[in-house]
Amino acid sequence: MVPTWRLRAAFARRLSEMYGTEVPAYTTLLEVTGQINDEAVARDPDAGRLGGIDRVTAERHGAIRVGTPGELRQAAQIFAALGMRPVGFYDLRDGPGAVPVVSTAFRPTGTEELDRNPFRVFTSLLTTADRRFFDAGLEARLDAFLARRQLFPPELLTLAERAEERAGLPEEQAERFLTLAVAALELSPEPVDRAWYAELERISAVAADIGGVAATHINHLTPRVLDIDALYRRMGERGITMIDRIQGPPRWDGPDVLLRQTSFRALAEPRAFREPDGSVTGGALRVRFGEVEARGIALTRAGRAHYDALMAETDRQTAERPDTVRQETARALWEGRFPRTEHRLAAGQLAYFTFRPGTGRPADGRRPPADLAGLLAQGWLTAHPIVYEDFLPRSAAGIFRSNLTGDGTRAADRTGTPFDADRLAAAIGRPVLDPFALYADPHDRSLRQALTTLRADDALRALDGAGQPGPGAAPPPAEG
Ligand code: OOG
Ligand code: NI
Repeated sequence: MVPTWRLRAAFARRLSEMYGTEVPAYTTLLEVTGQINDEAVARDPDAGRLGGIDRVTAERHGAIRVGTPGELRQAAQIFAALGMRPVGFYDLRDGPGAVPVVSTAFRPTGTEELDRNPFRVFTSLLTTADRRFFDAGLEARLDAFLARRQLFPPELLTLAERAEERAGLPEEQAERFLTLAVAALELSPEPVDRAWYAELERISAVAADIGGVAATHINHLTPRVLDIDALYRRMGERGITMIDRIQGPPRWDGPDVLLRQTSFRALAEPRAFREPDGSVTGGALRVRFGEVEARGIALTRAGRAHYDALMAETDRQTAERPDTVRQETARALWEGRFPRTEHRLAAGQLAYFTFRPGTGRPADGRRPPADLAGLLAQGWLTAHPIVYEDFLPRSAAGIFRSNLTGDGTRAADRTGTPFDADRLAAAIGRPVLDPFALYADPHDRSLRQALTTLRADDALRALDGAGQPGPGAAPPPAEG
């Protein structure tokens, strides 16, 4: 029996091999990433703080795009066979460079599963009913086109159901499942209807990539790097032009949080086209690209709000002083306003950690204090950061946008179809999990356990009263 996590690890590995043959620049990216990671591990004894080198070396995320709720449900079935569940809701239909999709990320959720292999796939659904992008006629033609295609063969779906039910597959079936699953995400040789593709492309290159072709494909595959600034420079030296910046938080001396990403522009790939007269000609499309990312600590809702506010302030200041470099503006802001140490992030309840009783805790009979800051400062507790496993809507929009051929058209005066996590869950037929709840779970559990071991009764009372050890005495319980 090949258990779920081995299926996932094998799928990630095979997809990576396949993508390397399809997009050679991806192989260069992997080489450079490998070098940079080796250097980081050799240089920095703490390089494994946010994931061991084995995890990081195998770590990838991919992206796919589908056209209908039915296709999304089938994709979800295949990911379920790999132990990947939908987490988070991303709406990319607003703002500059809006694209007609809503998305979620399929990924493993438990700490142990993530350590075994954290493979994740950012998965986007075309919103064909959104009148800002598609009028009723085009919606009907798109839906009819999409209804005629089959992205995943029935045999693959049957094997996926079986794998989910039994938490794995016998060797031979596992082999068949992996072969079919990888093949389903290869670039299809099927000719693209030139007029139809062009019509959709005028609205959005993403709409054309999804609804203008007969199959789906892996859109990019992203390795994880330990020093993204070094990688950015080195790719340039190798002659590969990256987009103009690294998205997400700036480089600075404080803790790495959330996600920093950069990519190289989509490359022209040969594709066959069917012309209006029925003949088939050669051509090229620029759709697929390479991306790389560095991951940091997961932030709580409060930490995330602080991050979002700093990003908004960075935008404002950069707009006011167009001659300054955005990175510098961001760094200055962060140095002034973002917690400079993991301790401060933990004490301020701005990021997620797993806690343990500290080995250097006071042995003089003192009682542990009630507040997290005191518990950490006095060595009662140690806090190990929890890595951010998800995506950033703004960076995702940036990644989509940086690789589009044009801006497309969007009627901003019309109202879009409402969409939220619940509606996406209904479309998938599975719950869409809340990422904050997934991080809070090991955070809360390890904290409670460590405090119990320490007999830190005051802190435990504060935890029960306020959800976290408080910054002082616990508030009195609310009574009648
Ligand atoms: C997905 C873009 C989002 C990321 O890393 O933020 C993404 C896509 O291009 O389909 O992958
Ligand atoms: Ni990506």
